Amino acid sequence: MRRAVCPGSFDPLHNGHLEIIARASNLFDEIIVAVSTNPAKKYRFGLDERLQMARETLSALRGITIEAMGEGLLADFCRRHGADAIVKGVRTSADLDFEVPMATMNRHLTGVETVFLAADPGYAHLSSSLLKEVGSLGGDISGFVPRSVYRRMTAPPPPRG
Ligand code: COD
Repeated sequence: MRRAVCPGSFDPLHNGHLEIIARASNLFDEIIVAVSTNPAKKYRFGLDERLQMARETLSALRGITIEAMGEGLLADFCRRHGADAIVKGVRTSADLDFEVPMATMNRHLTGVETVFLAADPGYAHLSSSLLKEVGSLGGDISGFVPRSVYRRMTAPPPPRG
């Protein structure tokens, strides 16, 4: 049984993430989508909401589970969960420059390998931050995020006071 972890902030999950997770699930028997929390980072969506959006979108798919990664090392999360590999999507050479040192460090820490999948050209322009910016300025992002994410991103803010 080959198990891999697809990690990310997923703030929010978008179709580029989904495409990589789907392709990873063709390569491995089990995929754990690990939703990270970095205390130094300011998120648009809290951990519970990011987990909920991932569950609403992915949990009907066989072989995919969604878990909170916690605040520790990804390499330790992989060891605790018996994962053979980490799967990451790469959009550009800048992504690769950023990811390769982390892959080397993760292999040094626990022996876990990282598998890089080239982003599909139809999604390679997507990032969570770009989608948050375009969405907040009224641009149409409906084609780039799953329905449960779109609903949350376009919900009116709760009334003040
Ligand atoms: N197409 C394809 N893949 C994409 C796209 C796209 N359009 N956009 C993003 N991706 C992929 C990337 O592989 C990315 O890694 C992953 O999806 C998740 O993306 P994000 O933006 O949600 O996640 P990040 O980059 O904020 O997540 C970073 C991690 C949580 C993976 C990283 O910070 C981490 O490993 N943290 C744990 C702490 C740790 O172990 N640190 C030491 C590392 S050596």
